Amino acid sequence: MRLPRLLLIICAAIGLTSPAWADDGYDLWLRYRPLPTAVRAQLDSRATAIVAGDRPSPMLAAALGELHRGLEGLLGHPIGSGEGSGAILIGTPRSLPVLATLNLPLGKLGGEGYVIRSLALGGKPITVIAANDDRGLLYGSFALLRLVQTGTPLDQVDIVSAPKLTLRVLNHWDNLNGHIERGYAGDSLWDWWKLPDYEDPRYTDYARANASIGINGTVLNNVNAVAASLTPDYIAKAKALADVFRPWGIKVYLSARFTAPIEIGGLTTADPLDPAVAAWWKAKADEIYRSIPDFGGFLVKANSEGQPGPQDYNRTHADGANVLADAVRPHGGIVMYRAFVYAAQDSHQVDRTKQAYDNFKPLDGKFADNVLVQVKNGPLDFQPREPVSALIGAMPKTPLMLEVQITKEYLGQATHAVYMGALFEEVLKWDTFTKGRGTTVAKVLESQKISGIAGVANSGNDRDWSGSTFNQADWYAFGRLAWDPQASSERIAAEWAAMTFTPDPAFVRAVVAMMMTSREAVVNYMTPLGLAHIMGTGHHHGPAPWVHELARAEWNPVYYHQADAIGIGVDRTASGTNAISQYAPPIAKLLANPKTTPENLLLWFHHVPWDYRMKSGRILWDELALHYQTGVDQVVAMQRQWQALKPYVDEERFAKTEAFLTIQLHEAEWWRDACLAYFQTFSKRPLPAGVPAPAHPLSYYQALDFPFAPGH
Ligand code: BDP
Repeated sequence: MRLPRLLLIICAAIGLTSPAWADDGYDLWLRYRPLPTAVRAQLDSRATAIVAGDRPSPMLAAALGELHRGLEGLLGHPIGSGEGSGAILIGTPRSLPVLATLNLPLGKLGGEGYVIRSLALGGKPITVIAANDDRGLLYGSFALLRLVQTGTPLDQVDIVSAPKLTLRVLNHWDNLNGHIERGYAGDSLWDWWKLPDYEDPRYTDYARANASIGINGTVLNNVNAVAASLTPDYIAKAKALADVFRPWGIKVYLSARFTAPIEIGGLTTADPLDPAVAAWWKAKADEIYRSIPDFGGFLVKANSEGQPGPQDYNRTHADGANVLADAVRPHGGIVMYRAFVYAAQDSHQVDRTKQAYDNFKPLDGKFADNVLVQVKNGPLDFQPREPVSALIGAMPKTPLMLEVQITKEYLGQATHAVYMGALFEEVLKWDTFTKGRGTTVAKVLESQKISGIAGVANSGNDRDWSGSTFNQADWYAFGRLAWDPQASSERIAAEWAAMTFTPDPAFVRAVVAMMMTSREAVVNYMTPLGLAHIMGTGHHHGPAPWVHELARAEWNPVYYHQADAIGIGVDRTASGTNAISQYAPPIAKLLANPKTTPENLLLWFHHVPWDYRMKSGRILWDELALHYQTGVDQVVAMQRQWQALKPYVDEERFAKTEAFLTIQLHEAEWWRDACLAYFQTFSKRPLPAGVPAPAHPLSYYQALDFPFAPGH
C-alpha cells in the first residue's frame, strides 16, 4: 500500500515512519528499498517503461511482475511516472522481433542464459533483456534487478550469462509432520496438512527467492523418506506446490523410499530386479507425471543409516538406481542416487571415509544414463573442513552430482555466523588431478553430460527464512555458485551484502571481510588442523570429543581423532587405513607424508606426535591450542566489526546479529575449553602462552546434556 505523499511527510515529521530502520528479514536479498537519490535519477531516465511482447507466458508474466515490483521499489514510484525516455525491452527474438535485429550473442546461451545490454534504439536509451526462452528472461530480470540493487548504473551494461550446471537443486530434509531434520529455522515451509486446498502465499516468495539465484529444482521431502510421500494424497499436495513453483522455473522432485512397493504397493518384495517391482515403480511414475507433467524425478538414500536399499536383496546400488531411472525415463525424469553410504562394513575394518568410494567406484558405467550419483563434498559428513571426497572425478562414466549442506548441522547451527560460500568455493576449487592438474571439482561437474549440484536447504518457516540474516547469505551463495561454480565467494558475499543491507562500499567492504574470516573461525574453534566429527552425539551441538561408548565404532568421536599418549589424528596412509590410495596419484603422494600434507588437513590423514614440529616452528600441541584460541579471537573481531556497522543496519537485524555473535563467542570459548581440557589429558602438556586455562574442569563439559537441541 502506498501512503499519500502528504501523509508520508506528516508521519516523517512526527517520527512515525522509519522505513529503513525496521526489517524482520522476510524480504531476504529482494528488499527493493528506494535507492539513494543520485542513483535513482539515473535509473529513472532509463526505466520509464518495460516493454514485452503480447500475451506473455506465466513465466514471463512472473518476470515482468518482479521487474515492476523491484524497480518501483528501488525508484520509490511507479514505472513511467519519472522523467526520461528510456525503456527496458524484454523478450526472445520471437516474442519481440526487434531483438532479432540487434545481433545479440544468444547462440550458445541455451534456454536459461540471457543477455543484458544497454544500447540506443531510435535515439532512446534502452536496456535489453534477451534470451532464447522465457527461463532466460526470468533469470535475466533478476540479474538486472541485482545490478540495480548493487548500485551498477544501467548505461553501460553488457552481460552474457548462462548457467554452467544443469541441475541446481535444493534438498529439503523436511518430514511430513513439519519437522525438519537438521533444520534450525523453524518448521517446514510446506504445510502438508493444509495442502493442496490452502496454498500459503509464502510458497511464491520461496520460489521468487530461488529463481533470483537460479535454483531450478527442489526436493520436497527428507532423504530419510517415508513411503506416504508417494501416495495419491501426497502427490496431490506436491502437485499444488509444483503449480506454484512452475512459473518461477522450479521443478519438484521427491525422495523415494526404496521399500515403497511393499509399504504402499502391497508387494512382498522391493527387489529391484523383480518385474513386479519394476512395474510398480513405472506405474507410480506414470501416476506422478499425470499430476505433475514436469516432475523432476527421484532422490534416493538407500542402504545408508538404516534405510532400506537394493543390498537388502543382494543387488547393487546400480540395480537400485536403474529400476527407478527406467520408470521416470519415458517422462524425461532423472534419479539422484546418493553415495552417502557406510556401516554396511565394520568401520573398525574399513575406515568409514572409504566406504562410499568402495561401494560406488566399482559400479562406474553400470548406471542408467538418467542417473546422477550424488556425492557429499567430503568423504565423511559435512564437517567444518574435510578433504574433498575421492569419488569426485573417479567415476568418469557416471555423472556425479555434488551435495553440500547449506544448513549448518556441524557448524554451529542457526546462531553461528559462518559464511558457507567460502566453504563451497574451497570444495569447488579443489584440484582432483583426476584428468591431470587443474581438474577442479567445478570442472569435473561442468564437463559432465548431465551436471548438477544439490544443497541441503537451510530454510524453514522462521520469519527470516534461515534463522539469521547471515544464514541467508549461505542460501544465496549456494545458488550463485550453482550457476557459476568458478565464481568468487567473496564477490558473491559483496553482492549479497549490498542487496541485503546497503550498497554503500564502506559497509560492503567491512561486512565481506567479516564473512570471509567467519569460515576459518569456525574451523579454528571447533576442528582445527583436520580434526572432525567431535560434536555432541545425535544433535551435533557443541563439543564432545570424549564420547567412546556408542555401539558402532563410527558413531564415536574418539574414532575420528584417535588421541593417545603419543599424539592425535587418524593414520589414513598405507600404514593405517590407506584412504589416501583412493585419491589420484599426485594427491595420494602428497598426502602420504605429513610434511607435504596441507596443515589444515594434517590430523585427517596422519596420527601426529604431540611434539611434532609444525611449519610455524611450534610443536603440534601448542599449535592446536593456539588455533582454538585464534578461533575465539576471530569471533571477538567479528563482534567488533559488526558494532562498527551499526549506523548502516536497521535496529532489528542489527540486534539479532549482535545477540547471535554473543552466543557464538560463548560457544567458541566452550569449544576451545572443552576440547583443550580433554586433549590435555593425553598430551600432558601445559597450554602455551596466550591460551587461558579452561573455565571449568573437564567433568563439567562432559556432564552437559542437550535433550532438546533442535533439528535432531
Ligand atoms: C547426516 C545427518 C543425518 C542425515 C544424513 C544424510 O546427521 O541427519 O540423514 O547425514 O545425509 O549428516 O543422509
